[in-house]
Amino acid sequence: MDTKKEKTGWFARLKNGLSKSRVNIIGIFSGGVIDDDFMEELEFQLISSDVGVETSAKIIEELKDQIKLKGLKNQDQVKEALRDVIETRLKPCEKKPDLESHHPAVWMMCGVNGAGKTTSIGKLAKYFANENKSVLLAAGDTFRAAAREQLEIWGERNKIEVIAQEKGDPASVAFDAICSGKRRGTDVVMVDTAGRLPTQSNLMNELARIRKVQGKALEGAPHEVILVLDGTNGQNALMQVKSFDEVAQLTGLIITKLDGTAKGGVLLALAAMREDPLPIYFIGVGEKIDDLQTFNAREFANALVGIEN
Ligand SMILES: Nc1nc2c(ncn2[C@@H]2O[C@H](COP(=O)(O)OP(=O)(O)OP(=O)(O)O)[C@@H](O)[C@H]2O)c(=O)[nH]1
Ligand SMILES: [Mg+2]
Repeated sequence: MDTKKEKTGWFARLKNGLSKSRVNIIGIFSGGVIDDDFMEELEFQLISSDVGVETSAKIIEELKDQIKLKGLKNQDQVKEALRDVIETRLKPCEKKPDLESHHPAVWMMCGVNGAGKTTSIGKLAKYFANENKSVLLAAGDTFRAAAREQLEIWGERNKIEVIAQEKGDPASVAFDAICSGKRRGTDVVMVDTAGRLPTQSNLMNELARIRKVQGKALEGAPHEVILVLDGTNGQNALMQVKSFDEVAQLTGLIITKLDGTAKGGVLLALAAMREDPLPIYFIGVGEKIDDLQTFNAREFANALVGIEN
C-alpha cells in the first residue's frame, strides 16, 4: 500500500514535470481522425519536446508502420502504439547499476554548473544505503568551501562519512577517498567534482586528470563516470555528452529536474545518439532526498504521452 502510494507520488511529479510536452502531445489526441495532418502535428509536438528533428521523424515512421501493421483505427490505440515506440527506443538505456563487481565501486560525477551533481550524490548515498551498501563521499569540488559543506550536510543527514581537504586539489581528494574506502572495505565511493563548461578547456583537462589518478588508487577506477544532466537544458544535453565523454569516457547518465520545466523528449535524443547508448541510471524528480528514481523506460514513456502507469 505504502509502496504504491510512494510510486504514485513520484510518478505524478514526473508526469506534472513533463506536462509541458505532455499537454501538447495529449492535446492532439482529441478524438479526431488519424490522417497525415495528425501525424504532422504529432511530429511537430515531438520536435517541440526536445526529441530532435531526426529522431522525431524516425519515431513517426515507426509509428506509421505500427498503424499499418496492426490496422490501428482510433487515437487511443495510436497513443498506446506511440508509447510502445518510445519505450522500445528508451529500453536500451535501462540498466541496473553494478555494485557487486568492484570493491569499492567507484563512481565519479561530472557535469556543468548547477546540473545537480551534489544533490544527486546525496540522494544516491541514501539509495545505496537502502541497498545495504556502505558509502564514502569524496568532496572533489574543492573550488568552493560551500560545495564541501553542502556535501558534508548530506553526509551528516545520512550518517555517511565525507572525505574532504581544506585546500586540497580534487584529484588528491579522490585518491585519498578511494584509498580510505579500500582500507575500510567500503562498498561504494562517490566522487563529487566541481561544475564546468565544455568550453573551459583547463577545467575539462583537469577532469581527465581527476579520472586518471583514481586508477592509481584502485585499478579500473572509476568504474562509473556519470554525467549529470539538467533535464531542462534540452538539446544542449547532447553537446554536453559529447564533450564530457571525450575527456572523461562516460559510462552513464543521471537526468535531473524532470519535475520542473523539462520537456523530457531529450531522453529520446540521448538514446538515439549511438548504437549502444549510455545507460540512464537514475532520474531526478525533485529536490528532496527521496526524489531520485531508477530509470524505467515504460514508466517514462507513459509519463511522456500521458498514460497512467
Ligand atoms: N526540482 C529539482 N531540483 C533539483 C533536482 N536536482 C537538483 N536540483 C536543484 O538544483 C540546484 C543545483 O543542485 P546541485 O546539486 O548543487 O548542483 P551541482 O551540479 O552540484 O552544482 P555545482 O556544484 O555548482 O556545479 C539545487 O537547488 C538543487 O536542489 C531535481 O531533480 N529536481
Ligand atoms: Mg556541486
